[in-house]
Amino acid sequence: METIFTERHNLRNSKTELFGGQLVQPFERPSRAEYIIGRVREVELGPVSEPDDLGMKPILAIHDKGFIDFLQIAWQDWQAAGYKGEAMPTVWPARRMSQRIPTDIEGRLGYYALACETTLSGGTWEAAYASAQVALTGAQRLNEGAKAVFSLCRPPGHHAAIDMYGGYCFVNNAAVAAQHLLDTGAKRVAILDVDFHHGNGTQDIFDTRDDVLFISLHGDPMDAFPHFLGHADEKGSGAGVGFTVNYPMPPKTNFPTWRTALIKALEQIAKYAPDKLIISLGVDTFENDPISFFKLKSEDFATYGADIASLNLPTLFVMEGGYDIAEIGVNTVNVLQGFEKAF
Ligand code: 5XA
Ligand code: ZN
Repeated sequence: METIFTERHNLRNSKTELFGGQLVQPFERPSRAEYIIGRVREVELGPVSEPDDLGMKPILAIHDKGFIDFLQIAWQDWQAAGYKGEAMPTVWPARRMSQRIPTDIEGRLGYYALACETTLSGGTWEAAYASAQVALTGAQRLNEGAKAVFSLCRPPGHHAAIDMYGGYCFVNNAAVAAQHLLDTGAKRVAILDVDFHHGNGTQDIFDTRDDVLFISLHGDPMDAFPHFLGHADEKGSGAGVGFTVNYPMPPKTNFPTWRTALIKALEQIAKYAPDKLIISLGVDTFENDPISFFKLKSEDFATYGADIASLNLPTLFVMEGGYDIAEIGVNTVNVLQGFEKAF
């Protein structure tokens, strides 16, 4: 399996995350991608290629232009305002408040952020742009006939909504890739999100649409980030009713329970009969993940990779979360190898 990867992910190297009331080193850090690419090379998964540059158009096919303009200029504006730390919001347009976009950078951060743990710093936009190109290049490879491709995206994307960033995400890489596939010939695309966290951004983007089936397996939002989306009764709206499916699961969920949900999701995908499949691949379902609460073991990742292969669909794996850095490479590549052996 080919991997698409760029060292430009290193441009996203924020020093602070607000966690438990303290500023700590971010869990989402450059070494994550280095461990994954190290494992890809160690097991000789396949060629590793640089992404092509497909430009801004596919990003703007998903995201609001004002939001993307904001991401490009926010760090500069924050510094120009004289702040010393990394940029984070402190105020939001909460219930019954105005949704007008403020001029001041503090107000704009609150308008466009869905969470404040994710600070903005120099290079963030450049890395997010490159990460989207990694996903787009993977989609292109499927168009060229590849059976499966691994887009080693960093920063991740599934929390990024049409006009919101947070949860370490800025541009929704999986959504941008899905739209690109639709714009280049696919009639239907399915996105299966197996990250521990609900893919609120992807759900938001495709909520009203029937040309993308979005299914997510995740920690119950009553107990886990992003807390405000991902309930089982959210099924899409308008033309999209029935094309959003959520499987929230409680703390300590083990692999047999998780796999039961996966098998149901795979049956729903098979019934939808998409032209292409995108996996939002987060390995923070691992038992030792520092910020999550599922109990999957390293060998389980290979088992479910093989389960996904049973769909026999052209498949793009898009990297999302996973924070047990020592094991992130093994767990991620186990999914890919499990898939390849069974495909
Ligand atoms: O998939 N999303 C993540 O791994 C990020 C969660 C951020 C929690 N503050
Ligand atoms: Zn996650």
